[in-house]
Amino acid sequence: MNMPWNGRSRAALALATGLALAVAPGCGDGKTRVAGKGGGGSASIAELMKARDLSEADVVAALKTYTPTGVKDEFLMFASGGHGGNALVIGVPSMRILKYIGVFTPEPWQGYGFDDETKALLASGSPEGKTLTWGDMHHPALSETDGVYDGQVLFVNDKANARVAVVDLQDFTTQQIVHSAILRSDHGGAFVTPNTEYVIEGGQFPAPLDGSVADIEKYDDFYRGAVMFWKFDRAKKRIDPAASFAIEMPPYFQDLADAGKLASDGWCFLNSFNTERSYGTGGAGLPPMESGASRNDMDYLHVINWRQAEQVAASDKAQVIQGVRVIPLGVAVEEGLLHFVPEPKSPHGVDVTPNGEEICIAGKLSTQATVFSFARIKEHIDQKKYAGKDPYGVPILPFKDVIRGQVEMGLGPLHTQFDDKGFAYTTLFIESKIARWSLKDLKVIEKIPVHYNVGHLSVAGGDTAKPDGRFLISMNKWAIDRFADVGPLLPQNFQLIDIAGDSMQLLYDMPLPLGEPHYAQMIKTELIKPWEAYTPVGMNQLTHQPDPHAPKSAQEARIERNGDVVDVYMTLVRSTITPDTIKVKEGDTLKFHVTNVEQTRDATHGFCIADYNVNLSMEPGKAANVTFVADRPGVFPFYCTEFCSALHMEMGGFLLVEPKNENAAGTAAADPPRNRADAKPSADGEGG
Ligand code: CUK
Ligand code: CUA
Repeated sequence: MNMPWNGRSRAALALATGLALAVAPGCGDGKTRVAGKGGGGSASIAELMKARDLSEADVVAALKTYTPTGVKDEFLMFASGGHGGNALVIGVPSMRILKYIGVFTPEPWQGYGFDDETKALLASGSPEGKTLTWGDMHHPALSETDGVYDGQVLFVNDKANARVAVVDLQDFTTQQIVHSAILRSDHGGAFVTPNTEYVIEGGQFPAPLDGSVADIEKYDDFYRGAVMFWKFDRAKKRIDPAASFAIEMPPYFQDLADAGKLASDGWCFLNSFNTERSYGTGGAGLPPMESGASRNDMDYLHVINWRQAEQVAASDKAQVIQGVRVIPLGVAVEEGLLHFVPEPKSPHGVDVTPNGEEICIAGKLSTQATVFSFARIKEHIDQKKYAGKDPYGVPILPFKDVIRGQVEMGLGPLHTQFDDKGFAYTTLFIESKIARWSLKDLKVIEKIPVHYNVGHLSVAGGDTAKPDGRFLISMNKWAIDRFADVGPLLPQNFQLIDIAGDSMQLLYDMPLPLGEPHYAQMIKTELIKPWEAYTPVGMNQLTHQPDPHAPKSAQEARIERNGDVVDVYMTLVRSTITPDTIKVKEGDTLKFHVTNVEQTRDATHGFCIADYNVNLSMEPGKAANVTFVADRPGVFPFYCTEFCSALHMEMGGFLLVEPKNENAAGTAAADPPRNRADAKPSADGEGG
């Protein structure tokens, strides 16, 4: 029953890529199994295995992932949440989802995007006057010290809207969103330099950097690529836009990036495709983009000396374009910051080996991975041994002289990660397999089928200077026959693979009901040490400082009116909201300053108001502010949205908004109370 899929997808892919694929059927085991009868009540392992039709290998796999209650996972995986614009935290090997971190979109449970602070945060990365409500998150990047994850900060990009965000791992909340006005998209982010000096963000689609519109026929002259180097201020845990800079690039599609480390520290490697500068049909019979962009045999690996670029960016050789300091392409060439190395056509992943000595590039349309030697690249740059120049004057190094070798991989190699034993792992998108290969011999040792169409993979620490190895996650785009059917839109499939042994073993399929989670990084759990509560009471989630408006105890709770502005200083504690009756006039501006005055672990309260789209998550000690105009008269209950105690249901109160005009129709004041004589709002509400 699975042959049609194999046949169809291969043919479709072959058509889409223009490759004539020699189809080897049966790639992926394509075997659908229905779980046995549950085996509930069976006493022995043998009985259970029989009842559920499990093999010994199944049981071994189960034992490798099963995590008893109260036991924590050894690794935490930070995965992109794709279009949801959020990031996921997943325990490995149990594959339990621990958290969604709201980043580029509101996250209701966390109240993210509902209080004044996070509303402003979401707006800060959006075009003026418009708050974006989705993101295309691709690449999470954990902060690094000496090329190894340090567990402090997570960076993520939004490819569609060229945004980069900073998530503080002290409380797993988004702290900052930046947008570079010169970029229209950013596939090549987020990638960090070995001490998180910079967060690299490469654009994909070229456009005039000054934001103007140029005719598409003038593409070669007016369209430009760019790569941003966002300066990270570790003390402030913020990107410093004023200290950041960009380098102008030819109008190729700059793709993924990776920072050099150890031997190649100070350098950055950036793939490109569409060096043909195809812009599609242009309405004039030119080839469509995907074929126009695949005509040449080689594209260019961009080799950038970012340490030197940092100096040039600080000099008067840089220009300011739309508020961004930009090193013009001509200057980058003159100063020797930018060199090209030919790479087999339409490459995808660029991955620096743990020792920083080599760079692996896999080409979507090539069957090989190419391993470049940084020492040879450096030598050719130093001695100006060029093979030519591109149309924009960028020197090109001779391909054959700077590679160490090529590894015959299979169909559609995309991304590579490394383990602690000298193996590299490359995903084969078209073949639906992961290849394990030896960095020493450049030979494939083993391939394991995955289900199906794998994009990225994540090995624990697999892109750092010191990989942990142990586990590999295959991030599959298609799931086809893996799970119970849920309609035409299928889940993504994360497959957990044990890579500790001599042979790779598939352990677990995790359906992911959101797409498309391109990339993930896996860090040892013990390296992350988050806060247990916000301390002292009244801490603002965005400043991580005491909030100046926060009441610190119920005694400080109060309502203050100044003209038509009503400040409500409110505290939450099991199981009381103070004040619990708030009476205002239609048209008043309400400013709620809410504090959860508890410090008890996990004693989170929520605070919502009916019809006003007010919804806060108040973790212990946290303070938040929410401002809105009471533009609808009526009685609006508010309550705690977390079942926090036995009296949780009683944790609420009333907001009374009296109509401006006493005679307005359809309000409590105009209509006599129905049925109950005592239902009239009492006149002793505060602040009114
Ligand atoms: S990309 Cu998605 S599979 Cu954005 Cu890293 Cu390669
Ligand atoms: Cu607080 Cu429910």
